[in-house]
Amino acid sequence: MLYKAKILLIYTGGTIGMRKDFETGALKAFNFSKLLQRIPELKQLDCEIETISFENPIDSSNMNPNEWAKIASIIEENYGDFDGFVVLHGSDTMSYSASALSFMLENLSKPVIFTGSQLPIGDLRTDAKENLITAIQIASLRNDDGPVISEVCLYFEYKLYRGNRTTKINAEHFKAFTSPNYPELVESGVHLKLNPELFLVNSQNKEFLVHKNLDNNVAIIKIFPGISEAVLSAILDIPDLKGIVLETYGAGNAPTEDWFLNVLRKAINRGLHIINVTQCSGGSVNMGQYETSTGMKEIGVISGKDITTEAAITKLMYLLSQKIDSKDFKTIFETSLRGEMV
Ligand code: ASN
Repeated sequence: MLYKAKILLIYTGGTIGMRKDFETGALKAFNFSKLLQRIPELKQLDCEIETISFENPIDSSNMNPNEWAKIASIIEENYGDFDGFVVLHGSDTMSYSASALSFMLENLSKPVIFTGSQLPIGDLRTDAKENLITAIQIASLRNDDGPVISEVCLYFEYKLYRGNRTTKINAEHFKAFTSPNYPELVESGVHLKLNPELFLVNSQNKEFLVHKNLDNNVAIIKIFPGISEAVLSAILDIPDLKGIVLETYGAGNAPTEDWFLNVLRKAINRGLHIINVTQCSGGSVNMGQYETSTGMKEIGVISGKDITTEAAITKLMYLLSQKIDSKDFKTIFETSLRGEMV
Protein backbone atom coordinates (compact mmCIF):
# COMPACT_ATOMS: atom_id res chain seq x y z
CA MET A 1 0.00 0.00 0.00
CA LEU A 2 1.21 3.51 -0.83
CA TYR A 3 2.59 5.43 2.16
CA LYS A 4 0.41 8.35 3.21
CA ALA A 5 2.28 11.26 4.77
CA LYS A 6 1.03 12.42 8.17
CA ILE A 7 0.75 16.17 8.48
CA LEU A 8 0.12 18.18 11.62
CA LEU A 9 -1.75 21.42 11.00
CA ILE A 10 -0.95 23.96 13.72
CA TYR A 11 -3.40 26.85 13.99
CA THR A 12 -2.03 29.98 15.68
CA GLY A 13 -4.56 32.52 14.36
CA GLY A 14 -4.41 35.15 11.62
CA THR A 15 -6.90 36.38 9.04
CA ILE A 16 -7.34 32.89 7.61
CA GLY A 17 -9.53 31.95 10.57
CA MET A 18 -11.06 35.34 11.36
CA ARG A 19 -14.54 36.71 11.07
CA LYS A 20 -16.11 40.13 11.63
CA ASP A 21 -17.09 41.10 15.14
CA PHE A 22 -20.81 41.99 15.00
CA GLU A 23 -20.42 45.03 17.24
CA THR A 24 -17.18 46.65 16.08
CA GLY A 25 -16.88 45.35 12.51
CA ALA A 26 -13.20 44.50 13.17
CA LEU A 27 -11.72 41.11 12.16
CA LYS A 28 -11.14 38.74 15.11
CA ALA A 29 -9.73 35.21 15.34
CA PHE A 30 -12.34 32.49 15.81
CA ASN A 31 -12.57 28.86 16.73
CA PHE A 32 -10.43 26.42 14.73
CA SER A 33 -12.96 23.61 14.39
CA LYS A 34 -15.20 26.06 12.49
CA LEU A 35 -12.30 26.81 10.17
CA LEU A 36 -11.95 23.15 9.19
CA GLN A 37 -15.66 22.83 8.43
CA ARG A 38 -15.15 25.52 5.79
CA ILE A 39 -12.61 23.44 3.86
CA PRO A 40 -14.18 20.06 3.06
CA GLU A 41 -11.56 19.77 0.27
CA LEU A 42 -8.98 18.80 2.90
CA LYS A 43 -10.56 15.34 3.03
CA GLN A 44 -9.64 14.77 -0.62
CA LEU A 45 -5.92 15.26 -0.03
CA ASP A 46 -3.73 12.19 -0.26
CA CYS A 47 -2.35 12.48 3.27
CA GLU A 48 -3.51 12.12 6.84
CA ILE A 49 -4.12 15.44 8.57
CA GLU A 50 -4.34 16.03 12.28
CA THR A 51 -4.86 19.43 13.79
CA ILE A 52 -3.87 21.29 16.90
CA SER A 53 -4.80 24.85 17.81
CA PHE A 54 -3.50 27.55 20.11
CA GLU A 55 -5.93 27.77 23.00
CA ASN A 56 -6.41 31.44 22.19
CA PRO A 57 -5.70 32.06 18.50
CA ILE A 58 -4.08 35.44 17.91
CA ASP A 59 -3.74 38.14 15.33
CA SER A 60 -0.07 37.79 14.43
CA SER A 61 0.60 41.35 15.59
CA ASN A 62 0.54 39.77 19.05
CA MET A 63 3.29 37.26 18.17
CA ASN A 64 6.32 37.23 20.45
CA PRO A 65 9.10 34.85 21.53
CA ASN A 66 6.77 33.11 24.01
CA GLU A 67 4.34 32.28 21.23
CA TRP A 68 7.25 31.08 19.06
CA ALA A 69 8.26 28.79 21.90
CA LYS A 70 4.71 27.38 21.89
CA ILE A 71 4.96 26.59 18.17
CA ALA A 72 8.41 25.05 18.69
CA SER A 73 7.11 22.92 21.58
CA ILE A 74 4.18 21.61 19.52
CA ILE A 75 6.61 20.59 16.76
CA GLU A 76 9.04 19.05 19.27
CA GLU A 77 6.34 17.01 21.02
CA ASN A 78 4.93 15.73 17.74
CA TYR A 79 8.15 15.45 15.75
CA GLY A 80 8.37 11.65 15.75
CA ASP A 81 4.71 11.13 14.85
CA PHE A 82 4.42 13.35 11.78
CA ASP A 83 6.13 13.71 8.40
CA GLY A 84 5.52 17.42 8.11
CA PHE A 85 4.05 20.48 9.79
CA VAL A 86 1.91 23.29 8.38
CA VAL A 87 1.62 26.37 10.58
CA LEU A 88 -1.40 28.60 9.99
CA HIS A 89 -0.32 32.09 10.97
CA GLY A 90 -1.28 35.71 10.37
CA SER A 91 0.59 37.30 7.53
CA ASP A 92 1.64 40.47 9.40
CA THR A 93 4.53 38.87 11.29
CA MET A 94 4.78 35.58 9.42
CA SER A 95 8.27 36.36 8.10
CA TYR A 96 9.53 37.06 11.63
CA SER A 97 8.02 33.82 12.92
CA ALA A 98 9.31 31.71 10.02
CA SER A 99 12.76 33.24 10.55
CA ALA A 100 12.67 32.67 14.31
CA LEU A 101 11.55 29.07 13.98
CA SER A 102 14.27 28.38 11.41
CA PHE A 103 16.84 29.19 14.10
CA MET A 104 14.95 27.54 16.96
CA LEU A 105 14.67 24.22 15.10
CA GLU A 106 18.20 22.96 14.54
CA ASN A 107 18.93 19.97 12.28
CA LEU A 108 15.39 19.87 10.94
CA SER A 109 14.75 16.91 8.66
CA LYS A 110 11.03 17.50 8.02
CA PRO A 111 9.10 20.37 6.41
CA VAL A 112 7.66 23.17 8.53
CA ILE A 113 5.55 25.34 6.23
CA PHE A 114 4.00 28.62 7.35
CA THR A 115 0.96 29.86 5.50
CA GLY A 116 -2.10 32.05 5.98
CA SER A 117 -4.18 34.36 3.86
CA GLN A 118 -5.19 37.93 3.12
CA LEU A 119 -8.93 37.18 3.24
CA PRO A 120 -10.71 34.96 5.79
CA ILE A 121 -11.46 31.42 4.69
CA GLY A 122 -15.19 32.15 4.80
CA ASP A 123 -14.87 34.97 2.27
CA LEU A 124 -16.09 34.15 -1.25
CA ARG A 125 -12.89 35.44 -2.85
CA THR A 126 -10.57 33.97 -0.25
CA ASP A 127 -6.95 33.11 -1.01
CA ALA A 128 -6.91 30.81 2.02
CA LYS A 129 -7.92 27.58 0.32
CA GLU A 130 -5.20 27.55 -2.32
CA ASN A 131 -2.55 28.55 0.20
CA LEU A 132 -3.59 25.92 2.71
CA ILE A 133 -4.17 23.06 0.30
CA THR A 134 -0.91 23.55 -1.61
CA ALA A 135 1.09 24.07 1.59
CA ILE A 136 -0.20 20.70 2.84
CA GLN A 137 0.55 19.07 -0.53
CA ILE A 138 4.13 20.35 -0.50
CA ALA A 139 4.60 19.27 3.13
CA SER A 140 3.50 15.77 2.07
CA LEU A 141 6.01 15.42 -0.79
CA ARG A 142 8.34 12.47 -0.26
CA ASN A 143 11.07 10.63 -2.11
CA ASP A 144 12.98 7.45 -1.26
CA ASP A 145 15.00 9.24 1.43
CA GLY A 146 12.01 10.82 3.20
CA PRO A 147 10.52 14.33 3.00
CA VAL A 148 11.50 16.35 -0.07
CA ILE A 149 11.59 19.61 1.93
CA SER A 150 13.40 19.70 5.25
CA GLU A 151 13.44 23.33 6.26
CA VAL A 152 11.20 26.13 7.53
CA CYS A 153 9.35 27.63 4.56
CA LEU A 154 6.60 30.10 3.82
CA TYR A 155 3.96 29.36 1.19
CA PHE A 156 1.85 32.20 -0.19
CA GLU A 157 0.18 32.92 -3.54
CA TYR A 158 1.66 30.08 -5.61
CA LYS A 159 5.20 30.29 -4.23
CA LEU A 160 7.13 28.38 -1.61
CA TYR A 161 9.97 30.43 -0.17
CA ARG A 162 12.69 29.75 2.37
CA GLY A 163 11.01 31.30 5.42
CA ASN A 164 13.99 33.25 6.70
CA ARG A 165 14.47 34.92 3.29
CA THR A 166 10.99 36.41 3.14
CA THR A 167 9.45 39.76 3.93
CA LYS A 168 5.87 41.01 3.80
CA ILE A 169 5.56 43.59 1.04
CA ASN A 170 1.87 44.26 0.63
CA ALA A 171 -1.07 44.71 2.99
CA GLU A 172 -3.77 44.03 0.40
CA HIS A 173 -2.43 42.14 -2.61
CA PHE A 174 -2.70 38.37 -2.55
CA LYS A 175 0.99 38.39 -3.41
CA ALA A 176 1.88 39.62 0.07
CA PHE A 177 5.42 38.23 0.36
CA THR A 178 8.64 38.26 -1.52
CA SER A 179 12.08 36.76 -1.08
CA PRO A 180 14.33 39.50 -2.39
CA ASN A 181 17.67 37.71 -2.24
CA TYR A 182 16.84 34.05 -2.76
CA PRO A 183 14.69 32.45 -5.48
CA GLU A 184 11.51 30.53 -4.67
CA LEU A 185 11.97 26.85 -3.79
CA VAL A 186 8.75 25.75 -5.47
CA GLU A 187 6.31 27.40 -7.86
CA SER A 188 2.77 26.15 -8.05
CA GLY A 189 0.92 26.18 -11.36
CA VAL A 190 -0.78 23.34 -13.18
CA HIS A 191 2.19 21.34 -11.85
CA LEU A 192 4.43 21.95 -8.88
CA LYS A 193 7.78 23.19 -10.22
CA LEU A 194 10.46 22.20 -7.73
CA ASN A 195 13.93 23.76 -7.64
CA PRO A 196 15.75 21.10 -5.57
CA GLU A 197 19.18 22.66 -6.12
CA LEU A 198 17.98 25.49 -3.85
CA PHE A 199 16.77 23.30 -0.97
CA LEU A 200 18.70 22.96 2.28
CA VAL A 201 20.30 19.55 2.68
CA ASN A 202 18.35 17.21 4.95
CA SER A 203 19.95 16.90 8.41
CA GLN A 204 18.52 13.42 9.02
CA ASN A 205 21.74 12.06 10.50
CA LYS A 206 22.07 14.81 13.07
CA GLU A 207 20.19 15.13 16.33
CA PHE A 208 17.11 17.39 16.13
CA LEU A 209 17.50 20.21 18.67
CA VAL A 210 14.86 22.72 19.74
CA HIS A 211 15.92 26.06 21.24
CA LYS A 212 13.03 27.72 23.01
CA ASN A 213 14.61 30.54 24.96
CA LEU A 214 15.36 33.56 22.83
CA ASP A 215 16.90 36.74 24.25
CA ASN A 216 14.84 39.80 23.37
CA ASN A 217 17.24 42.42 24.74
CA VAL A 218 17.56 43.72 21.21
CA ALA A 219 16.35 46.60 19.04
CA ILE A 220 16.08 47.61 15.40
CA ILE A 221 17.25 51.11 14.49
CA LYS A 222 16.53 52.49 11.05
CA ILE A 223 18.81 55.42 10.31
CA PHE A 224 17.52 58.43 8.38
CA PRO A 225 19.02 61.71 7.23
CA GLY A 226 18.83 63.88 10.33
CA ILE A 227 19.07 61.11 12.95
CA SER A 228 20.50 62.73 16.08
CA GLU A 229 23.13 61.68 18.57
CA ALA A 230 20.51 61.99 21.33
CA VAL A 231 18.23 59.44 19.68
CA LEU A 232 20.96 56.95 18.78
CA SER A 233 22.70 57.07 22.13
CA ALA A 234 19.42 56.95 24.08
CA ILE A 235 18.64 53.61 22.44
CA LEU A 236 22.15 52.20 22.75
CA ASP A 237 22.24 53.19 26.45
CA ILE A 238 19.16 51.12 27.32
CA PRO A 239 20.15 48.97 30.31
CA ASP A 240 20.53 45.26 29.44
CA LEU A 241 20.45 45.90 25.70
CA LYS A 242 22.75 43.32 24.10
CA GLY A 243 22.50 43.94 20.40
CA ILE A 244 20.91 45.99 17.65
CA VAL A 245 20.10 45.56 14.00
CA LEU A 246 21.11 48.82 12.32
CA GLU A 247 19.26 49.44 9.07
CA THR A 248 21.63 51.50 6.96
CA TYR A 249 21.55 52.89 3.42
CA GLY A 250 22.39 51.01 0.22
CA ALA A 251 25.36 48.66 0.51
CA GLY A 252 25.59 49.29 4.27
CA ASN A 253 26.42 53.00 4.33
CA ALA A 254 25.85 55.55 7.11
CA PRO A 255 26.95 59.07 8.14
CA THR A 256 30.70 59.47 8.62
CA GLU A 257 30.28 62.15 11.32
CA ASP A 258 32.45 61.59 14.39
CA TRP A 259 29.53 61.45 16.86
CA PHE A 260 27.88 58.62 14.92
CA LEU A 261 30.91 56.35 14.92
CA ASN A 262 31.76 57.31 18.52
CA VAL A 263 28.32 56.28 19.79
CA LEU A 264 28.61 52.94 17.97
CA ARG A 265 32.21 52.40 19.13
CA LYS A 266 31.31 53.02 22.77
CA ALA A 267 28.44 50.54 22.54
CA ILE A 268 30.67 47.88 20.93
CA ASN A 269 33.30 48.42 23.61
CA ARG A 270 30.59 47.82 26.24
CA GLY A 271 29.92 44.43 24.58
CA LEU A 272 26.93 45.27 22.37
CA HIS A 273 26.64 43.53 19.01
CA ILE A 274 25.73 45.81 16.11
CA ILE A 275 24.50 44.19 12.92
CA ASN A 276 24.55 46.20 9.69
CA VAL A 277 21.66 45.39 7.33
CA THR A 278 20.47 47.38 4.36
CA GLN A 279 17.22 49.36 4.21
CA CYS A 280 16.98 48.39 0.53
CA SER A 281 14.53 45.63 -0.25
CA GLY A 282 17.21 43.68 -2.13
CA GLY A 283 21.00 43.40 -2.32
CA SER A 284 23.73 43.08 0.24
CA VAL A 285 25.76 45.01 2.79
CA ASN A 286 29.37 45.31 1.73
CA MET A 287 31.28 47.32 4.31
CA GLY A 288 34.36 48.90 2.78
CA GLN A 289 32.86 49.37 -0.69
CA TYR A 290 32.20 53.05 0.12
CA GLU A 291 34.01 55.42 2.45
CA THR A 292 30.68 55.76 4.29
CA SER A 293 30.98 52.22 5.64
CA THR A 294 34.73 51.77 6.24
CA GLY A 295 34.52 53.40 9.69
CA MET A 296 31.90 50.89 10.82
CA LYS A 297 33.98 48.03 9.47
CA GLU A 298 37.01 49.24 11.44
CA ILE A 299 35.17 49.45 14.77
CA GLY A 300 33.80 45.89 14.51
CA VAL A 301 30.25 46.32 13.23
CA ILE A 302 28.95 42.92 12.09
CA SER A 303 27.92 42.51 8.44
CA GLY A 304 24.40 41.21 7.91
CA LYS A 305 25.33 40.69 4.24
CA ASP A 306 22.08 39.99 2.31
CA ILE A 307 19.97 38.99 5.33
CA THR A 308 16.47 40.42 5.84
CA THR A 309 15.78 42.53 8.92
CA GLU A 310 13.34 39.84 10.09
CA ALA A 311 16.01 37.13 9.93
CA ALA A 312 18.67 39.43 11.41
CA ILE A 313 16.67 40.33 14.53
CA THR A 314 15.59 36.73 15.18
CA LYS A 315 19.11 35.38 14.53
CA LEU A 316 20.39 37.95 17.01
CA MET A 317 17.82 36.82 19.63
CA TYR A 318 18.81 33.20 18.98
CA LEU A 319 22.58 33.68 19.10
CA LEU A 320 22.34 35.85 22.24
CA SER A 321 20.54 32.98 23.95
CA GLN A 322 23.33 30.59 22.99
CA LYS A 323 25.87 32.22 25.31
CA ILE A 324 28.50 32.41 22.61
CA ASP A 325 31.93 33.73 23.52
CA SER A 326 31.94 37.41 22.54
CA LYS A 327 35.10 37.02 20.45
CA ASP A 328 33.33 34.41 18.27
CA PHE A 329 29.99 36.21 17.98
CA LYS A 330 30.84 38.24 14.85
CA THR A 331 32.18 35.25 12.92
CA ILE A 332 29.19 33.10 13.85
CA PHE A 333 26.70 35.83 12.98
CA GLU A 334 28.37 36.33 9.60
CA THR A 335 28.07 32.59 8.88
CA SER A 336 24.92 31.20 7.28
CA LEU A 337 23.26 28.88 9.82
CA ARG A 338 19.98 28.02 8.08
CA GLY A 339 20.47 29.43 4.59
CA GLU A 340 19.46 32.92 5.75
CA MET A 341 22.41 34.67 4.11
CA VAL A 342 25.08 34.06 1.48
N1 ASN B 1 -3.66 41.01 10.93
C1 ASN B 1 -3.59 39.72 10.31
C2 ASN B 1 -2.56 38.88 11.07
O1 ASN B 1 -1.40 39.02 10.82
C3 ASN B 1 -3.25 39.87 8.86
C4 ASN B 1 -3.35 38.59 8.03
O2 ASN B 1 -3.30 37.50 8.51
N2 ASN B 1 -3.53 38.74 6.71
O3 ASN B 1 -2.91 38.12 11.92
